[in-house]
Amino acid sequence: MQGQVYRASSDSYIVNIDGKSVKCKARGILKIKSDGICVGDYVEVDGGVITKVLERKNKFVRPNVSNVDLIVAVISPEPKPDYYLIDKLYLNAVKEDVEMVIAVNKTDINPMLFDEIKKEYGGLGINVFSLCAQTGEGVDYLKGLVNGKLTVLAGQSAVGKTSIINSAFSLNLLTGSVSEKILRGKHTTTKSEIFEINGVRLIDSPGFAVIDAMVSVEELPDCYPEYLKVACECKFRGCKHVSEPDCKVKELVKNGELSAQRYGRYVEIYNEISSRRVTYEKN
Ligand SMILES: Nc1nc2c(ncn2[C@@H]2O[C@H](COP(=O)(O)OP(=O)(O)OP(=O)(O)O)[C@@H](O)[C@H]2O)c(=O)[nH]1
Ligand SMILES: [Mg+2]
Ligand SMILES: [Zn+2]
Repeated sequence: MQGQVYRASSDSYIVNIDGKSVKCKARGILKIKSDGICVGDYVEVDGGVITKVLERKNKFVRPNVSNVDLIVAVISPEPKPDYYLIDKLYLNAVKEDVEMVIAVNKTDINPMLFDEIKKEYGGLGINVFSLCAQTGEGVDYLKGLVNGKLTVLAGQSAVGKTSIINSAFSLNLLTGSVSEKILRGKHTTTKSEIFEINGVRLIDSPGFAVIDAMVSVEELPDCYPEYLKVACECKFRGCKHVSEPDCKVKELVKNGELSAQRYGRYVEIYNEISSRRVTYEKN
C-alpha cells in the first residue's frame, strides 16, 4: 500500500492511506539515513511498517518537508521580519522550483508592514498579501489560494503560523506568546504536521531563526529572478554581480532600480556560501 506521511516523530509516523490515518513504524535503515522520512513523503507501507520512501518532487530542510506545491512565508510586525530569512526561504523555493507567496500577518498590530514588504518583494512577482489570524481577516483568501495545493506555512517562531491554521480550520492547536521583553518568539510548534479539511491541506511547521541557503555559489545568482533577467547585460558571462566590473546588476542597484537592501543581503549570502564552501573543502 502507498500513502503520505502526515506526521512524523522519532519512532512512529501517521500515514494517510486512502484518506485514513494509519499509525506506522519504519524500517530501521530508513530512519538512520540522513534524509530519513519527513512529512510530505509518499511511502510504501507493508503491515504497518514503512518500507520505502518514494521519489520526492522537492525537499526542504527548514521546514523539514517534501512534495509541497506552495510555500507561504509568514511574517509579522512582532517578531520583526528577518529579511535574510525571507530571501533564503525564497531562493530555496526557486532552487526546488516551488512557488512561494508572502503572508503578512497581525495587521491589527501594524497595517503598514504590508506596504514595506510589498515594495521589497512584490516586484519579483511574489504574491504578497495581508492577513490577521486574530480577526480572521484574509483567512478565506488564503484558503482559496492554497486550495488543491499541499501548502506549508513557514517562518520565524511566533509570527502566527499555528494561529492561522487554527483560524482556517476552527482548530485549537497550542499557540505560543511573543516574549514581552525581547519580542522574540518562543518555539511552540515542535513538529511539522499536515492538517486537511475539505481539500485544503496546510502544513504547520516549527519556527526557525536560521536557515541554510541550499545552493552553491555558482547557482546563487540564478536564484534571484531580477538579476537573472539582466545578467545578459553584464560584461562577463557568469558574472556573480559581486566584484566584477561593468555589472548591470550593480548599475541598477546604484541608480535605484533594484533594491539596495536586497542586494546588500545578496552579497552577505554570497559571502556566507563562499566561506561555507572553503570550510567544506578543508574538512
Ligand atoms: N495581535 C495578533 N496576534 C497574533 C495574530 N496571530 C497570532 N498572534 C499571536 O502570536 C503569538 C504566536 O502565535 P503562534 O501561532 O503560536 O505562532 P507560530 O508561528 O506558530 O510560532 P511557533 O510554533 O513557535 O513557530 C500568539 O500569542 C498568538 O495569539 C494576529 O493576527 N494578531
Ligand atoms: Mg506554531
Ligand atoms: Zn553582473
